[in-house]
Amino acid sequence: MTSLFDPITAGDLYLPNRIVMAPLTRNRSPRAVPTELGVTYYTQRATAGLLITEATAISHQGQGYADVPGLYAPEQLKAWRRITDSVHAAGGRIVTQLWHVGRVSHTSLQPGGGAPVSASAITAKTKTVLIVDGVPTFVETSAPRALTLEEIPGVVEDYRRAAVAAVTEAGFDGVELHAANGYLIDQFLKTGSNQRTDAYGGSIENRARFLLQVMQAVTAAIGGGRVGIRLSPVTPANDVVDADPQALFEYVVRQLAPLKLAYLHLIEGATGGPRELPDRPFDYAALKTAYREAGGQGAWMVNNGYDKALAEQALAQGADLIAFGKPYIANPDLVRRLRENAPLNTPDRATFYGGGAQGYIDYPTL
Ligand code: 8OZ
Repeated sequence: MTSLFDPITAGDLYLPNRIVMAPLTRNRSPRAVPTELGVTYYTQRATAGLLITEATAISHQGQGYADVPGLYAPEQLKAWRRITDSVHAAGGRIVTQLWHVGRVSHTSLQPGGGAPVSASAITAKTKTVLIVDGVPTFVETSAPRALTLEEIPGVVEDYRRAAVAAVTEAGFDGVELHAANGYLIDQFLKTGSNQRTDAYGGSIENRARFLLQVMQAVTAAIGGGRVGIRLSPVTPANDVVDADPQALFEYVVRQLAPLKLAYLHLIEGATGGPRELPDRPFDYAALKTAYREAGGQGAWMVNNGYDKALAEQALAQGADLIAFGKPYIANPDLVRRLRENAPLNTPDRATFYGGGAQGYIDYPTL
């Protein structure tokens, strides 16, 4: 039987165990540049089979929160290089999560104070975080405008450029496309946020077009074996909903199969919340079958509320990798603790978002 501590090859990535650090937004990168605290934070966690960075903006337009990092300015890439060099020196592997928030933003974070962009001009009933007079403050997201047909290739190019910069200048082992949690790609995918009447709206094929164009551009540029993708078929995060998620996501994964990806990363249920949603049922086993039947060989990574017992159960049922979020905030040596069945530190919610070293790099190891 496969154990959490068995190695696996995911595309071009050789991973010494099945334990992945999930992407975790921590809002500790002033002016979108990671700091030396970030070097310590990621290096402390380098025994993970794979580290996935916090969501990282591919462009200024892709920014939606205070103090989240970017991948589009030279000083950002240099700062990430410090982190990847240090993680590699500690024996780890690290990919970055490519992020465009779409409508989950605020005019004050956008180039020229403009409206955020989305598939359609539909405001998300959700909040973002700004720093107001030095204090992190929740505010309503701003009304977005729909991207024009002419603009879409430029956004695809932003993803491609960020992916190339990530693996060249910033030294990452690969990238994960953030196609989950109600951000730009998810806004295109789902009926609740996409009312377009052009080639990017209406049918499943049309709503998936933007995601697939981005994935084609990124995999053509850096090779599919260094690329993963994160999907959240039924999460209510950031006010997204789809009329028929099972059909939509089975189509998406069948189309992803030929790209020879490193992995598919599935958030099961509500992000950071319940794994089962009575009003949003979803069959993840059928999704995996659809991917495998289409020839997809990427590793199958699952996420949301896993502990050791549930992770072992998932491996027994055919998952390849388990992404741990909150446990990784509080347990830099999570691999060792799981191996030794040691108690886990409890994460402190008050220091999840924003702040400094406290609650970031000061959780004790065994
Ligand atoms: C928490 C706070 C802000 C952003 C996501 C990138 O949900 C996020 C995020 C999470 O994917």
